[in-house]
Amino acid sequence: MIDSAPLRCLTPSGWTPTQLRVGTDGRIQRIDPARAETARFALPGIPNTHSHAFQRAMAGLAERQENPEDSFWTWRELMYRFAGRLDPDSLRDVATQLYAEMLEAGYTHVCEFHYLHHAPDGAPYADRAAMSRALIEAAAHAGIRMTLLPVLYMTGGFDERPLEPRQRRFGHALDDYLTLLAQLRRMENDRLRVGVALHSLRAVPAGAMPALLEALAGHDFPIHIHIAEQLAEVEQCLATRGARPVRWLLDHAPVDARWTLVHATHLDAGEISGIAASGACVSICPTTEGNLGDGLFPLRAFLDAGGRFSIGSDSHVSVSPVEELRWLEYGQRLISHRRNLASEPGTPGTGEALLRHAWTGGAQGAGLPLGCLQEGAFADLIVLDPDAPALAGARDGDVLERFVFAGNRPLVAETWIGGQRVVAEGRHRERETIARRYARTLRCLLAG
Ligand code: NGQ
Ligand code: ZN
Repeated sequence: MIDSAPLRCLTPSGWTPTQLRVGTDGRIQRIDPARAETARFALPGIPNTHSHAFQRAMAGLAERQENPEDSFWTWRELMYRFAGRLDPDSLRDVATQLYAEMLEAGYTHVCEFHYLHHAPDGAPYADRAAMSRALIEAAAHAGIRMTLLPVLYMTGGFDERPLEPRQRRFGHALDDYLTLLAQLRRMENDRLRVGVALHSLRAVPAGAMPALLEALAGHDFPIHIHIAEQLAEVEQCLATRGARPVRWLLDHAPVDARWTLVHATHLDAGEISGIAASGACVSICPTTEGNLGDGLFPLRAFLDAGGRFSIGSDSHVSVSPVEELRWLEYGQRLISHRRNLASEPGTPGTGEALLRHAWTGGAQGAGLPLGCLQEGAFADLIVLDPDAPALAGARDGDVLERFVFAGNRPLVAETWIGGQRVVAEGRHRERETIARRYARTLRCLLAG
C-alpha cells in the first residue's frame, strides 16, 4: 500500500486536501483528509484517445511546400513513404519515446489506432501480432496505460478499389482480422485493453459491415473509426453511398457509447444531434486537424446538442493536452469573435469545462469505467508544479484555467500510474535512455 504525501486533489466533491492510499493493484483504496494544507494540486490524468505512434517520428518533416496544391492528400503520400520504413524494433523505439512524452505532458492513457500490421511489402510477419506487440511493449516500458485498437483496413477508397502497394501492409481480410483481434484480446490485463477500429468508411466496404457488426455484437469493447475528416471523403461517401459519412454510419451501425468517431469534423445539424443522441463520443485532435487543414469542429453546436468529446494527439505534431484544448477553444473564438465558448452552465471555467469532457469522454473512448479520482479508480493522476510562476497564488477556482491557458512551460511536475510516479520533477523516470535510443533509431530511419 502506498500512502501519498498531502495533495490538493480534484475529487468528485471538489478540491480536497487528501492523502491517497493506493493498493497493490494500483487503485485508490481510501481518500483520507490530509493533515496539512498543500499547494500540490492533483488532477486526474488525461486520456489521449487518438494516436498513430509511428507518426511521431515524422513530426516537422512534412512542412515544406512540395506543390502549391499541398493538402492532406499530399501529406498522406509522404506519410506512406515514411510508414514504409518501420519494422517492429523501430516502431517500439518511436512509440516508447512518444509515450514517455505523453506521460510528461499529463496523458496517462493512450488509445493507439494501429494499422501498420504487416511487413512493408504487405506480407504478414511470422508473428502476425509483431507490430501490435511492439506497441504493447512500448506502453509497458514507458508505463502508460493503453487501449490498443487494431485497425481493419480492407479497401483503398469508397469505390472499393484494392489497396495500393504501399497500403498493403495495413490490410486484412475480415477473418484474419478477427483472428488477430482474438489473439490480442488474450493479452489484455489491467494496463492493456483491446478494442476495435475501422480505419474509415472508405477502407471498410459497406458489404463487409454486417459480418463485422455481427462479430462485434454483444461485446463491450471500444470501437473507433475515422469518420469525416476531409471534404473529399464527405463528397465521395455521398456519391457512392447516398449519404454523408456520419449519417451513413448512424443509419447502418448500432452506434452507441462504445463508439468513438474520430475527426467528426464535417457535420450538418442532423448529424450533430444524431451523434449526441447516440451516446457516442467524438475524438477531436485540434493540432493535427489544424496541421492537415481538415476543418474546424463545430464545438459549440455539438455541446448545445449534449455531445460528448475527448481529445487526441493523432499525428503528434504536438504532444500536449493543454495545446489540444487551447486550440479547440481558440478555433471557436476565431470564427465567432467571442470568448469562453466551451464553458457550460455550472462550469463557467473554460479550461475546467474542456478538461471535464476530456476526462469523461476519454474514459468512455478508452473503455475505462471512471475518469475521476475516487475510491476504486486507478491512481492515475498528475500533480502540477507548485513552484511554477504560472501557478503563483493559484486557488481552487483558477488552477485549471491557468493549467490550460497560461504560458508554454509544462506545468506537470508528476505523473502517477497506478500510484507509481513515472514522471517526477517533470521528467520521465527513463527520459535519457529512452531518448538516446530514439535518436539512434531515428537516424537510421531517416538515412534509410
Ligand atoms: C491515418 N491520419 O490513418 O494516419 C490518417 C491519414 C487516411 C489522419 N487522418 C490516412 N489524421 O486517412 O487515409
Ligand atoms: Zn487518425
